[in-house]
Amino acid sequence: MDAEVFDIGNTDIAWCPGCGNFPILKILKHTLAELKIEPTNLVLVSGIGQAAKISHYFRTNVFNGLHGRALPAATAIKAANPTLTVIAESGDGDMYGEGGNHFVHTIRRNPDITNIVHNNMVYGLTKGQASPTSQVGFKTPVQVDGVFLEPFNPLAVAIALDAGFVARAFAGDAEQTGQILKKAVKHKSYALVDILQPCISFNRLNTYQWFEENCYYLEESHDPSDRNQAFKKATETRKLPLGIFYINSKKHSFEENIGALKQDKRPLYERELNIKQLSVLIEKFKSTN
Ligand SMILES: Cc1ncc(C[n+]2csc(CCOP(=O)(O)OP(=O)(O)O)c2C)c(N)n1
Ligand code: SF4
Ligand SMILES: [Mg+2]
Repeated sequence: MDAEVFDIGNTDIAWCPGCGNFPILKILKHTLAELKIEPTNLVLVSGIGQAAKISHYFRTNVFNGLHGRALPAATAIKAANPTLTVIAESGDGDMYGEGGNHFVHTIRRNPDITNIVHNNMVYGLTKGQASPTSQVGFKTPVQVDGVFLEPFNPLAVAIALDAGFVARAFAGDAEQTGQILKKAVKHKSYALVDILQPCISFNRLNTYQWFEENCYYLEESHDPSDRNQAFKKATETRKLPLGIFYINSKKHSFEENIGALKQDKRPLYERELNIKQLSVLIEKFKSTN
């Protein structure tokens, strides 16, 4: 399958030339094409921000919702139709800040979705305020003396919550990022891929060069089934490890656990609406209230 099936044709892309969002868009299209996922069987769910605009630039089913709210919408879409491939994709601010509560509880629910986070360590769309992953000392027009809060560590949180699949990638490495995304999409429960991505306009600290110099790939000997080792690696901050930190394939997904899908595997749209049963339920509810 050709990655061009996901192209939307002639449109203005509102990202700055050189932005790390471009390679992520390209890598994802190629990954999905390699996996032979048809645009009709895919749903891309995003929130608000520069990264969240990715849903505008993809020819597929999309849901571009409220700030920080991509994950509950993605969970519901997957539960309503488990035959779909569902990707929830947004920025570090959207997923870890405004959507932080959903991030935690989606990992607990464990739906079979892929959660891709464009982590540029800044609020790009709103012109450069610190985000939850901004580094200590990062100066912005708001944090004039530099950020003094310790950055949020999404990988350590996800591993602590025993997420199904936890990885970190770099937008500047198409080959490795594609390999990681392929495994994440194939994984049969919640999968987090935090992609380090330069914002060339508002983050002059974490540049392409900075990521090249401050990241390294996990050693071949790293065992992703070893949760303690994965946690230890996730808490390394001197240099940032890249790769697949943790996989737990034993967990049942949300869709495997919910009663409505245990009794009947069909997506909701294929089922008959049982009006009679519904009216009995409503009448019963009325009489008890
Ligand atoms: C409820 C709400 N709060 C704040 C905003 C303003 N706002 C829009 S995007 C954004 C930050 C997005 O940052 P991030 O998710 O990191 O995306 P980026 O632009 O960096 O890709 C903020 C604070 C908003 N639109 N809605
Ligand atoms: S402001 Fe930053 S994140 Fe937004 S498009 Fe420009 S470079 Fe990319
Ligand atoms: Mg951001």
